[in-house]
Amino acid sequence: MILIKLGGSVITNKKRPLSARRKAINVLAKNLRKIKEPIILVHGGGSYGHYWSARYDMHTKEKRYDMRGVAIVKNSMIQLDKIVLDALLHNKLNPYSVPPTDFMSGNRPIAAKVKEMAAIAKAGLIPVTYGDALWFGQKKTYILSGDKIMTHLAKILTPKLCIFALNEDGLYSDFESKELIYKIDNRRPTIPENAADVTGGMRRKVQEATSIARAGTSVFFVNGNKPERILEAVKNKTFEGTLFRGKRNV
Ligand code: IP8
Repeated sequence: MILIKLGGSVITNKKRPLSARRKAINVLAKNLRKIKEPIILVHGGGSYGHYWSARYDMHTKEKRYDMRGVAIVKNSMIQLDKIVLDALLHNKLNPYSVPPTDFMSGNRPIAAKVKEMAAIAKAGLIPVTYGDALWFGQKKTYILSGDKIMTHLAKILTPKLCIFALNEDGLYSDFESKELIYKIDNRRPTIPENAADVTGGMRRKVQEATSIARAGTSVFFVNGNKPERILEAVKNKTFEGTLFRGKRNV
């Protein structure tokens, strides 16, 4: 079992609200078809969910956000998910849409439902889920990121590996020279001080990747615009990107 997160910056144009990068999604779908083992896909919000959550000032913290914002973020994520699902179908893959409300209760994953996703993947379908605005309780809601979903799924399913397809080659030690950090050992508790681009979205990804690696599963950061690197990571070949080595894969 392999978990793959398609980053919002790969599948949408973050500079333009509500614009999907249909060509990139299509190329990704074509390449995913070459993976001959069960996969679960998670995708981010990019210029759909993130655009609206920023407009309505909604974050990952559980709060009483504007319900109009919740409704609009949710709707926009269904729109983006539909584009992803259509591209997968078009490329002869069999997606099985699983909105995160199916396996989350408040801010906790429902283990039985997550395990059901694995069974669905093993049966030849591709469960597809995504970051979203979710109900927490007592009129509070929150943004559940696709990165966090990766951690929830990885901890319950202990997959062979997790791949984050980014709009970058990996994690850079130096942003100017774009020198890549190739390996991050989970036994080293913190990200190197010199990691230049560990801010915002990347910081969260690194946190989730570290947490997944510590729980045992290796995590790869690869450039989603070069989907052959996803295949190389799956086949355990030399690849361009960053590896967070999990203890089960040492
Ligand atoms: O792009 C968040 O998912 P992410 C999606 O994985 C929303 O951070 C709704 C903002």
